[in-house]
Amino acid sequence: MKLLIGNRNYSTWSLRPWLVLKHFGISFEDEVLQLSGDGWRDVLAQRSPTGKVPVLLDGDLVVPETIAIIEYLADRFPDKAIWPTDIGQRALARAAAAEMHAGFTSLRSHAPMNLRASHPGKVSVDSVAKDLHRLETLWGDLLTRSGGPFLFGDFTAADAMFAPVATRIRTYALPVSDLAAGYVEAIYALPAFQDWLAQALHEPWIVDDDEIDVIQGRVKPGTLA
Ligand SMILES: N[C@@H](CCC(=O)N[C@@H](CS)C(=O)NCC(=O)O)C(=O)O
Repeated sequence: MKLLIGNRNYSTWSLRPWLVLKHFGISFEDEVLQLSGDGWRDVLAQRSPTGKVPVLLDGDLVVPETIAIIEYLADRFPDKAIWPTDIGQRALARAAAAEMHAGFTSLRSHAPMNLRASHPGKVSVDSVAKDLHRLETLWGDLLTRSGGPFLFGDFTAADAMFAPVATRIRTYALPVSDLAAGYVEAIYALPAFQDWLAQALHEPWIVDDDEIDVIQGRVKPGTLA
């Protein structure tokens, strides 16, 4: 089984199924397809039916789309509690994952994931306030109900879906409650996340479209080292 992923530093969608594979001890390889540089879109178009990553390859099967990959893994490895085992909790976990996939658009556009960076104060809190408010409610309800450290107690696919949000909170020092800050810490403490992070920190590539100084016009594209 192989997962095609984008740059670890920036690729939020790649991080999610990778964390599921790694955390649940599923044997797999990964291959990075860069999200910048000459011809990168052509390479993606050749390797991915959607022209996007992640893509899971399992024998002849080629599965794009993060949620579909996670659901496939849950079907393929039913003994691993990738989703909560309780049917009601599982429904809530899938609802949270679906909300993440379809929503939180302000956070996603104004605060791109950039694991090696630290940019406190560079994202206007007003621009992401509505999303932060919704996060506090959602995470707060689930963490209070489960007792933590993850949304449904143990780590599940729902946490994998929110891991990139945790990194945005840290990178841009977005203001959150102690409960939410504790959840961010729990994501960072996860060995699978630490593994991804360590590899991300060694990547040399810059993707200007995901660099806040370029997006906000402080730095010219192509000049970041
Ligand atoms: N709906 C897709 C989104 C995947 C996606 O947008 N991936 C980004 C990298 S994080 C990508 O491949 N971007 C390349 C492009 O948009 O051309 C999923 O859930 O997997």
